[in-house]
Amino acid sequence: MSIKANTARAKPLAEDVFASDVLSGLSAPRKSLAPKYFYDERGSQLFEQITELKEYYPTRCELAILREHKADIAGVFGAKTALVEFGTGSTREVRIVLEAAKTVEAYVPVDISAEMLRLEAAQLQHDWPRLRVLPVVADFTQPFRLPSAIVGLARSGFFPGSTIGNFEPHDAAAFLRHAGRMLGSRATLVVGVDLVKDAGVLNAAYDDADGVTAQFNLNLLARINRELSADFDLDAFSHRAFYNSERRRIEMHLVSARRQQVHIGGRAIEFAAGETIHTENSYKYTIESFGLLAQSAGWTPLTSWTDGYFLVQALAKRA
Ligand code: AVJ
Repeated sequence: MSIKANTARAKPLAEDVFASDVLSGLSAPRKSLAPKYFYDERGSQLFEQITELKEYYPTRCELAILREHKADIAGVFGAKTALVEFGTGSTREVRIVLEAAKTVEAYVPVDISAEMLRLEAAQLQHDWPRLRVLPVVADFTQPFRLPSAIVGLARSGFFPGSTIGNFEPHDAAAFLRHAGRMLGSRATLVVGVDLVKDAGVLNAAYDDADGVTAQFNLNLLARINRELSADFDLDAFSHRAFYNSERRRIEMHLVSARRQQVHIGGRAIEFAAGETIHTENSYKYTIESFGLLAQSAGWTPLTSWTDGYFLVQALAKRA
C-alpha cells in the first residue's frame, strides 16, 4: 500500500486549531481569545438573544435601514449579478435585499459552519425557486474558490452585521482588499458598520441589564472546558465591557476574581487577581472614517444609508 504524499501537509483538525489558539492566547503576557470562538451552538443562541435585547440596537437598526432602503440598496447590484455574502450565519439580512434585487441571478453564501449554511441555503432556495443558490463552505477571510456556475455574471458582495468591527482597522482594510480581489473588477460591495455614538448607549449595548452578554462572554470558558477538558471555574470570572473612546472600540474582557490556576490539556495557566482575558473588540466608525478605510483598501464610497446609529455603506471597486 502506498503512503499518500500529502498526509504530512494535511490541514490540521478544527479542534487542534482551537486548542492551539486558546493555549497561545492564554500564554501571552496580555491574555486574549478570538471572538470567532464565541459561536458554538450555545453561543449562537445567546447571540440571537442579544439581538433581541432593548439595549442592543445594531441588529434592529440595520434591519430597519435595509427595509427602508432595500430598493436603493438593490440598485447597487447591477444587471445579471452574483451576490456573494461573506460569513452568512443567518440569511435574515440578505432576504430583505433579495426581495428588491430583481437583477441578482445567483446568491453565494459563504460560511465556515457547514451545517448552518446548508440549512439556511436550502430554506432560501425553497423560498426563491428561481434564484441560483450556491453555498460555499469556507473561512471567508481567506481566498476561496467561487462556484464555476457564476461565470459570466457580474459580482457584488454583501457583508452585513458589523462583523467588520471585530477586525483591527488594519485587518478590516486587508479584508476589504481581499473581498475586492475575490469579486474582481467593477464589483460593488454593501457593508454594515456600527457608528461611533454616545458612550452610555454603547456601554449598555454590551453590558445589558439581563446579563445575556455576560453569559455570551462566559460561554467561551464553558466551551473551552467542554471541548478542551479544561477546568475554568465560571464563578471566578466576570464579564466586563466598556467603550474605549480613544480607540473607538468596545472591549470585552473576562476578569479573574482572584489569583488562580486553570488547567487546559495538561498545561497550567496562572491568573492574578483582577487579570483579564480580552475576548472581543467591536470597532465603531464614522461615515468619514469608514470611507477613508475603504478608500485605503481600493474601494470608492457610493451611497451611505444611516439612522445615525448604524451605517449601511455601498462601495464600488476602484479600477
Ligand atoms: C456580531 C461582532 C457584530 O460586535 O456587536 C454582541 C458581537 N458581542 N455583543 C458586535 C457582540 C457582544 C457583535 N458582532
